[in-house]
Amino acid sequence: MKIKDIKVIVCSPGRNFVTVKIITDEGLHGVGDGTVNGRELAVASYLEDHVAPCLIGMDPMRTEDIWQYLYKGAYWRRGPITMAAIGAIDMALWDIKAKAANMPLYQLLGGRSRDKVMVYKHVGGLDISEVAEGVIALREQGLDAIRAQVAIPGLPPIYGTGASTDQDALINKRVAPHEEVWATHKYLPLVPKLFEKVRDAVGWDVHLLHDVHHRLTPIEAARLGKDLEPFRLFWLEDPIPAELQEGFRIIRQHTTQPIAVGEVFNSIYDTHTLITEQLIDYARVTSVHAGGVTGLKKIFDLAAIYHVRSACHGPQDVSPIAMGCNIHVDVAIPNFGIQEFSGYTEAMHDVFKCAWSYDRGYLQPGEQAGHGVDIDEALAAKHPYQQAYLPIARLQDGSMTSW
Ligand code: EZ4
Ligand code: CO
Repeated sequence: MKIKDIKVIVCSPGRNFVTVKIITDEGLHGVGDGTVNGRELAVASYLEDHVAPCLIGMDPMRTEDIWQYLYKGAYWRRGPITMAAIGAIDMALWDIKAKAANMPLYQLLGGRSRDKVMVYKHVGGLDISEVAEGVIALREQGLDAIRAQVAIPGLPPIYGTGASTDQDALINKRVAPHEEVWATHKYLPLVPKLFEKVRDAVGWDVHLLHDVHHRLTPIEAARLGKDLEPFRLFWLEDPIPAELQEGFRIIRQHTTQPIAVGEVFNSIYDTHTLITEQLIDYARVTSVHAGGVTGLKKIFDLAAIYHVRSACHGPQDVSPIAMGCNIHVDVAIPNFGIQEFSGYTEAMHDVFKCAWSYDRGYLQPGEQAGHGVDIDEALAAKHPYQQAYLPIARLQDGSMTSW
């Protein structure tokens, strides 16, 4: 079998997605996701201009070798754009391999290790009682795990706290990103109050999660972790910017609060210190941003040795294709933790036909051969790319800060 053609498709059925389609000389094809929220066209060019021409004529069954060819062969290693491009190709190749074997992808990853994949969904609100109501509503919809975020009184709603910011890329269709305001001293005392109220509302038989979105310093995160201990959170996510992996040692010294990190990571080297020093409990890498199924498997296999569990990033900016690949990995690996899942709109499901399915807090990969997701190219063409950015964050004095 040979790779005959590679197409790069950018579409926007509500938000932008970059899709790769690999077609073989035997008629089989596979698709992969290369979406990087706010930087989509960079990945599209990387794939179209620099990757696709090199792969024509290659044997698509050589999944690992092609991964290494793109990783080592580019000389310039790692980084979100490179790894998303590799991820897109890798997903499409695994799709082809599993279709050729006439098996769902998870069978090629070792088969099922569990019956179903637990997900968490998000609740945000402008005040604590609105969040508590949202958590109760999701509980009634069957969710066993829920992420809760609240707006800070006196500041405009920020990411994850109101309808106006939840669908960030959708809303922020403008030439420059929307700007948010951040104040740590207002936030730190608020979060324990939020979880006190939420525990009162829904009790203890539910997993509660919180995303700090890289906004604290290590010692501030340690303080927050200690303050949250009475409420037994499933995890505290991205407490600090993670480029400095050593920062997590400080958090770990002070609190038993489980920590989740890694939605912006793109290689095993980003997670290496965190995993081998057991500084985190959950690795948030996802197929599209961490080099596809091959990249994810390398990271989660390392994590398994060090008691670290998986928790693939899964907002809407991870396309339904990458979500499908995540679910196949989730169901197969021994050290699965949880899967983030925001769900997709009807327009997105029209463009991306999925064999995976969601029901009352749990996902199933489906039994279709391959990873089970395909793109309707004619429909995708009706939703052209729209320039969109994630927000940026400033402190109250106007200086830039992490988010
Ligand atoms: O802000 O995916 O846990 N999930 C998140 C996400 C990220 C966006 C960035 O593209 O933090 O919603
Ligand atoms: Co997050």
